[in-house]
Amino acid sequence: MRSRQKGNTSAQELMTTRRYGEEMPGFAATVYLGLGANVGDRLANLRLALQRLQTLARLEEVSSLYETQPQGVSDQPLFLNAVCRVSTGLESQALLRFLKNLEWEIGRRPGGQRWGPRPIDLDILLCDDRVVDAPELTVPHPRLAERAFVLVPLCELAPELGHPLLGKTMKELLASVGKKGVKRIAPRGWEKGEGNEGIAGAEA
Ligand code: A4P
Ligand code: MG
Repeated sequence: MRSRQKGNTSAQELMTTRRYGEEMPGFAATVYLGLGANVGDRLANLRLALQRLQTLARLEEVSSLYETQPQGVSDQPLFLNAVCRVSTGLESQALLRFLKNLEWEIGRRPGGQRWGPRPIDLDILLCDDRVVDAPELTVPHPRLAERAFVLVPLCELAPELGHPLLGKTMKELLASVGKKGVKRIAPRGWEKGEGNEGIAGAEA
């Protein structure tokens, strides 16, 4: 068998690299993302985000779909929330830029009210067990441990996952917060559908 020299990347590897956004071939992080929407066609917005994500990340698992009471600012429409796990070679700041562009593409414009209504919100919740504390990016997400709308779907995918700073599992964090205000409205696979059949509470 012919051995390849270091740095001599095959065409196949290069395609895989481009497809999953790997800046360094062979290196990929496991990232949990939170998705939320409470303006416009919430379901279509979440589906579009998950579809577009796959241009730069491998989508590994998506939680059930939840309808949730708004937190932070209470006088606003109910949210749809979900969590997904992706594998990507994008470095975390590049992933954040990609997510911000995606939010723009789905109709979100900068300058909206903090914690206010939005057609889409894409948050980096966890990135392996890395800790990032930069002006524009904090990982783990700073409000992860307080929020049932994040912890309920996250626990579906990774109940035993440890929080790198708090030293508790997601299941333990959820037990402290409780599940109030979070209602499961569609089982796994909702992102693959086209209409809203069987999704109680989603747009008519
Ligand atoms: N930023 C820092 N760290 C991160 C991170 N890990 N992931 C910066 C994503 N962004 C991060 O975010 C403001 C800035 O945070 C970004 O420019 C980025 O540089 P934003 O999405 O533009 O604004 P925001 O979402 O209003 O602010 P924030 O503080 O991220 O709010 P949250 O914590 O995302 O809360 N209630 C329910 N039921 N469901 C929801 O989904 N969402 C919110 C927003 C409030 N209440 C909710 C929900
Ligand atoms: Mg946000």
